[in-house]
Amino acid sequence: MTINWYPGHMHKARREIKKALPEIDVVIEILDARLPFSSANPVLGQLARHKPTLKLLSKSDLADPELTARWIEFLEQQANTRALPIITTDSKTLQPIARTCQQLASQVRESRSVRAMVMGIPNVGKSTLINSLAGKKIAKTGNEPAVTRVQQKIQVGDRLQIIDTPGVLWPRIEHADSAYRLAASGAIRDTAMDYEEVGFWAAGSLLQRYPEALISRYKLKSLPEDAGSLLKEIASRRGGLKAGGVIDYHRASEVLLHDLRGGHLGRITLETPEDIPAPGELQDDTEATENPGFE
Ligand SMILES: Nc1nc2c(ncn2[C@@H]2O[C@H](COP(=O)(O)OP(=O)(O)O)[C@@H](O)[C@H]2O)c(=O)[nH]1
Ligand SMILES: [Mg+2]
Repeated sequence: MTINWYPGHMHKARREIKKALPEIDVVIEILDARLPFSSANPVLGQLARHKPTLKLLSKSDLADPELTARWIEFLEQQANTRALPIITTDSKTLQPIARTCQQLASQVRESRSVRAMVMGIPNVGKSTLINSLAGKKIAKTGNEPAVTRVQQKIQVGDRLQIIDTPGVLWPRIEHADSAYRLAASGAIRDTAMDYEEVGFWAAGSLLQRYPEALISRYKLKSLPEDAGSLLKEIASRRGGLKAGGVIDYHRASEVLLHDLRGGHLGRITLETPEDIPAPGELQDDTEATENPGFE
C-alpha cells in the first residue's frame, strides 16, 4: 500500500469530515497503539473540537501494555475525550465502546441512538473494526472514497449507530520522527523513504527502548553500540553477509522490520507521551491554518 497524501486529497478528506460532522454525536478516532501520536491526524482535533471523541488504540495486542496504559491516561486528560485499548478482531475488547459513546454523548435523549463515525489514517484498523461491530463484512478494505456513497448505519447494541463508511484521514507525514515511526510500524508500507534508513532508525530506537528484546531475539552476547553495529549482527546471523564480508544492510533492515511488525520482538510501542514535540516544533499543523479559503 502506498499513501500519497497530496494537498488535494487532504482538502477532500477535510471537506468530507466537515460535511459529516453535523450528523455525528461522537467522533471515534482510531489510533495505532504503538504510535498514538504519529498515527493521529494532525487537524482532526481542530475540526471536531466541539465533538466528544472516543480514541481507540487499535493493535494493542502488538503494543507495550504498560505504555498503552500511560497513553490512555494521557489522552483522557483532553476535554470530552475517552480512550480505550482494542484489538479489532477481538469482540471482547470492543464491548465497552457502545457504553463509552453513550457516556460521551450524555446530552442525546434516551429515545434515540448515539451516532458515531469511525475515522483514522489508512491501515489503522477502521474496516476491521466496523466489520467486527457489525458482526459481518460490511466495510470494504482498500481505498474506498470516504463519505461520498450512500451511507448505511450499523446498529451496535440498543443505543449506538455507526456510519458504515469510515473517514480516511492523512497521517503526520511532515514530522520526520513520526514518518519514521509510521514507516517502521508498517503503516506506510511503500513510501519515498529509504528502506535502509527506516531500518537504521528502527535499530537505533529499539536499542534505546527495548535492548532486552533485541538480545533475546538475535541471541546477542552483548548490546551493540549503535544502529549500524546492530544491523551488522543481524546481517551476520540472517543471510546478510556478502562475499568479502560486505554487509547487506537492506537484508538486515528487512529482517528487523519484519520482526518488529510481526510482533516477533515482543510487544513494542514506538513512542511515549513525552516524545510529543512542543507545538513550535510541529510543522504539519500549519497546513491547517495556511488554507483560510478552504471550507
Ligand atoms: N494485530 C492486529 N492487527 C490489526 C488490528 N486491527 C487491524 N489489524 C490489521 O491491520 C491491517 C489494516 O486493517 P484495516 O481494517 O484494513 O485498516 P483500515 O485501512 O483502517 O480500514 C489488516 O491487516 C488488519 O488485519 C489489531 O487490533 N491487531
Ligand atoms: Mg479500510
